[in-house]
Amino acid sequence: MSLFETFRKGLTKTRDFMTAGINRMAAGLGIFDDDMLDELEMILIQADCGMTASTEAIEAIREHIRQTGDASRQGVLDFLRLTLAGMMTEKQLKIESDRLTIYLMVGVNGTGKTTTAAKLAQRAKNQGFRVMMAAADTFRAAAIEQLKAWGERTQTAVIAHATGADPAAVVFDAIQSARARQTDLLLIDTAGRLHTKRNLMDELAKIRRVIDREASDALVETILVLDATTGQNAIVQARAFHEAIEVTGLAITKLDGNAKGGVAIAVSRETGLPLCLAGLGEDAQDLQDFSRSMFLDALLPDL
Ligand SMILES: Nc1nc2c(ncn2[C@@H]2O[C@H](COP(=O)(O)OP(=O)(O)O)[C@@H](O)[C@H]2O)c(=O)[nH]1
Ligand SMILES: [Mg+2]
Repeated sequence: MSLFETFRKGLTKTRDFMTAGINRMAAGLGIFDDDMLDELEMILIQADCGMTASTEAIEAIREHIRQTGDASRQGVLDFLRLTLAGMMTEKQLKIESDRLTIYLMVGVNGTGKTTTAAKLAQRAKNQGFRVMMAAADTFRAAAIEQLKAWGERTQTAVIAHATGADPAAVVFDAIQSARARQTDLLLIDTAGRLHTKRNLMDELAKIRRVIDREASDALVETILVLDATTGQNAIVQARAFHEAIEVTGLAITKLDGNAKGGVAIAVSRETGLPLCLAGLGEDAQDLQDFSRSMFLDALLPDL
């Protein structure tokens, strides 16, 4: 399957929702009138593109129509695509070949941190890199077991301590091991429990300090993992994590899960953070570098 086909297949639910709505609207006349633009705005909001992004996009389209007189289906959809693309930033994650690269996976419980770490491990191994994972979610025994299971499945070494251990100590150990084994990529899986948000953020800050001290030469990416099915709450999570520990990239998971894929647009528009990864399923290979153009092509109807 080509890269675009994976996006398209993963985003089927959001795509079907958007396409059905838009096709219904502009089918008869082949042009967009005022009411249809209101309806288009509703479709964007319902696909979770966010109030700000949706309103802005429709206003831009109205202005475009005023200036060009072009309200054709093709003209409007082209301009919509362009406007939405302008609201999103993307960044491709790198693995350095001459120094350690560390991806610190953060996010609330259940968003897909562990799964995404495993997917990244699989991908990096396929590319010939030496990979290691660190079980810094020490809160639940099951979390450590889950990462170990992924380690076996992807044949990746996992550094783990006992349940309840200090996550920062796990990270310290993992960095030493990574150096000893000349690892290229160290993936750090963290906890996401929100029972006391303060504690979680303090714990992450402590991990970050250990990384800065023990691996000051490393390329470090702090990847916030967001579950697309949680809708607009993803924006709240992004703001909170970014404020506490400078996030450098976003992974949007479960884009295959429901018709709310538009949240990728909302989060990038609201936080200015770059989209790095798209989770499009539960298997190790269901991960893609986020591509704005493929995402929008997969979401919007073919012309
Ligand atoms: N459909 C789908 N499910 C996913 C995706 N990423 C993760 N999951 C599932 O979401 C659940 C929670 O994932 P997990 O990695 O344990 O989340 P964590 O608590 O953040 O570590 C698991 O059942 C995963 O299989 C994805 O991209 N698509
Ligand atoms: Mg986990």
